[in-house]
Amino acid sequence: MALTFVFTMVLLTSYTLSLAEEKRYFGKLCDKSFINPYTCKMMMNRLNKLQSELDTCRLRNRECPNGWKLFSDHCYLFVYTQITWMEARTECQNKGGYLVKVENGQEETWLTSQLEDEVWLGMNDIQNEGHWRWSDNSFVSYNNWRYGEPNGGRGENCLCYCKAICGMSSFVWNDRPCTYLTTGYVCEKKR
Ligand SMILES: [Ca+2]
Ligand SMILES: [Ca+2]
Ligand SMILES: [Ca+2]
Repeated sequence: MALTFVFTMVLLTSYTLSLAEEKRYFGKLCDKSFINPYTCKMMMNRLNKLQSELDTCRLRNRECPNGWKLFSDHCYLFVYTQITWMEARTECQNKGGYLVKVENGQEETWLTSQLEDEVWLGMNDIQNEGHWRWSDNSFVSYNNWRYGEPNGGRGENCLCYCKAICGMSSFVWNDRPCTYLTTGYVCEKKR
């Protein structure tokens, strides 16, 4: 009789509690031996599995911060303002991201479809002329240089998109002096 009462209470309560509360509730009942150890173990395993599935689901559905756009599990912020490459890099770091890193054709196609003006990208050859690296010092495995670029030698060490200035109808890569006031930048971060 007493056991039936406990189970009825457990069932009724479990409909109104959050998962975390439910775990605590069952934990207490188990600690006090109101429920047999085997059932406790089964219940706790089930709740832990549900919790883990819920966490995965929340992580998958996590959205980008306000103002950022989502593409392939990464968030991008487009900012149009006159700015040097170093300033743009710092701005992105302050926002918890990094100056955009274009790693393949899909990312490039999406990015350029969103662009409204010429912007800085994270690549540079500041450390070692001609040896281009992304801001996190990773190697460059993909590129979209305009023909004839990079052409600036020691005078142009930062990467930006160019279009009209380069006489092009689509955005391509161009090396530019890092102190040049380009019309914007794009930050990227993992979702
Ligand atoms: Ca990227
Ligand atoms: Ca250079
Ligand atoms: Ca150039």
